[in-house]
Amino acid sequence: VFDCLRGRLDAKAGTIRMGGIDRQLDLLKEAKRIILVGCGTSWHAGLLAEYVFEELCRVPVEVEYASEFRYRNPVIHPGDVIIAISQSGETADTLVALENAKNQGAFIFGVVNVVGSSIARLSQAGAYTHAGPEIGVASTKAFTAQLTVLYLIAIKLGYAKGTLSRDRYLHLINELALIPDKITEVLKTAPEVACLAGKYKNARDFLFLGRGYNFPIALEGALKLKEISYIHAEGYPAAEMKHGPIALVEESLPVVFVATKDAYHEKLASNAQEIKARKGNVLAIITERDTLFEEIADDTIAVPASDEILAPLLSVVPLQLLAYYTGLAKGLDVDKPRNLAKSVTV
Ligand code: F1P
Repeated sequence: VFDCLRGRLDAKAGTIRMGGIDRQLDLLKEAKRIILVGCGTSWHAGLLAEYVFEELCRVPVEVEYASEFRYRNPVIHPGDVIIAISQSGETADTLVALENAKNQGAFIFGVVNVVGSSIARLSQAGAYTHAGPEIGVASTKAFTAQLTVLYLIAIKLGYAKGTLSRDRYLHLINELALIPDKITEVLKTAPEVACLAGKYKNARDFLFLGRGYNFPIALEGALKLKEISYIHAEGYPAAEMKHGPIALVEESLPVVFVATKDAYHEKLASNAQEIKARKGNVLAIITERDTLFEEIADDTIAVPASDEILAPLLSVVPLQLLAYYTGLAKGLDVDKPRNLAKSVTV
């Protein structure tokens, strides 16, 4: 995130410099549809980008698991822009899905970490995330960098299309410029998160809930915990609880709410009350000084306030830390989780 923002974004001048997107801005403006394609964590980045592109750019957006998209017979039109998201740039499912779509006339825009990788080479344009090599197998900083690049594209495109006012554009780039310092603050919660990992490390199951921009983050929190600590975890939109998953709630089930302040805050608080009424344990990632959730939750981790659309860049970090410390507390090798490969090339 730091490297991504440094050098690209001048908050004072109100400019974002991104060669990869600047050169394709006209094409992106004309896109009839944007289709975001990826696997695993990269798919979660795509899901959040769907919300962000719809909000800021008012363009039809779809998000697809490459591992399904490649085997379907999707309707692709020239004028469709596929944003391919991949840390390694070598994921076979993503590569094949892109080849199929490109053959049908879609334009491929890559958001890839590894320079010169297969997906980067297949892309007709793109913006590298430049997150540096991931030390472990599970994607963490690559996710935050993917989100940052996707936000930068959406903000630039929305402004160019006129769907984002100049005031809102300036506000968002100012807020983005503050994110690196806020992430530094969030990282200071590591000792608190480590304590919670110790408290919950023997749980058999976890639920992760969020709404709106924090729904993809709930999914990512659950995936990270599964990958690194081998605890069964499910992520759901909080409003889906009543449609089935609430049957899972029993005494002491840890339920993580991604609850930074946004338009849905009070609804999310009532979802948390429903968990408490069934004797589940509520662990909430909140915006600092959120007395509503502080009263309801058993445990809270606070992150600094920010514009609600950018809050996922902050709310995901405690969840990555939770997975990391839970894995450590269980004596696992967090860098090399069993059965996982850094790039899935088959
Ligand atoms: C996709 C992915 C990662 C996950 C694991 C397996 O990889 O699902 O998100 O952490 O490494 O592969 P990529 O296409 O983003 O490299």
